[in-house]
Amino acid sequence: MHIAVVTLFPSMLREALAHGVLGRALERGVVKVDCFDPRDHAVDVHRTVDDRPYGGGPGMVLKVEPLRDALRAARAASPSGSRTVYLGADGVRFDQQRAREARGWPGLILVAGRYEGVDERFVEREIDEQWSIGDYVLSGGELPALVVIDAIARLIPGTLGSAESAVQESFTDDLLDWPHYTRPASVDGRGVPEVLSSGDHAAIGRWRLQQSLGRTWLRRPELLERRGMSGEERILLEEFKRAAAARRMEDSRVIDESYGEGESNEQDHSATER
Ligand code: 4FV
Repeated sequence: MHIAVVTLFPSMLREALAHGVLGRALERGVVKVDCFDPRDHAVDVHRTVDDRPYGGGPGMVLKVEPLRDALRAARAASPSGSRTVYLGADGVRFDQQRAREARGWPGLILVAGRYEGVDERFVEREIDEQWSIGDYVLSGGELPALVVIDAIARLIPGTLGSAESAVQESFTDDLLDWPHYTRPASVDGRGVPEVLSSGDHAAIGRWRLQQSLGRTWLRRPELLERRGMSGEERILLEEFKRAAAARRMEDSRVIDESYGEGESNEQDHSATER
């Protein structure tokens, strides 16, 4: 997949992309990322890419011309049909579903803003979609661009080796991930769920699905609402809820008991104090 990024900080992108599975994917040409710097398209001697906002107020705004010319260079280097996405806090939320959709596009052009943002007339004329990675304000669109590139690249066959498969991880099935364990078998006296060393892969699969359903129910119930469940999944979740309730009972019994002991100690103390 070809991904172009319009950014004032190409080295920041290149540096961050040169590591781990992404770095290997770029080396192997599974994903190609090119950067286009608006400053290279600024025409004045100071290579100005920003200016003060009309209407006053703090900060600066990115000018249309250098941005537009950098975008045109990006388009010229991108497969036809590539979609152009601006990364800003006022965009629609980027998520796994959008990553899946974008993976199917011929190419993707990401525009990373800086300062207070970009001139609105650039967005109106040049941008297909606006994405946000979350409800917070960042200093630039470069980190969101890296998040988007990472999430999409993982879905492209060849990016992840067999070891790290994208097939089984969070949100793959719109569920949170199941808990992971590795050696040693015991840590501070805490073991590993028995089923995981049973060799019974059907049971392991069921346990992992149950854990994903349960954790999603506990932490992101809205995802479960949106996703829905099969009959078997409902049974697994009910079982999880009962086990969680039993654990809570047990925990509170232990606590009460320790308090009880405390009280008897209390009594003892008071006896002694009295
Ligand atoms: C952002 C976000 C974000 C806004 C002004 C860059 C900054 C500055 N992008 N998700 N949240 N962008 O805060 O994507 O130009």
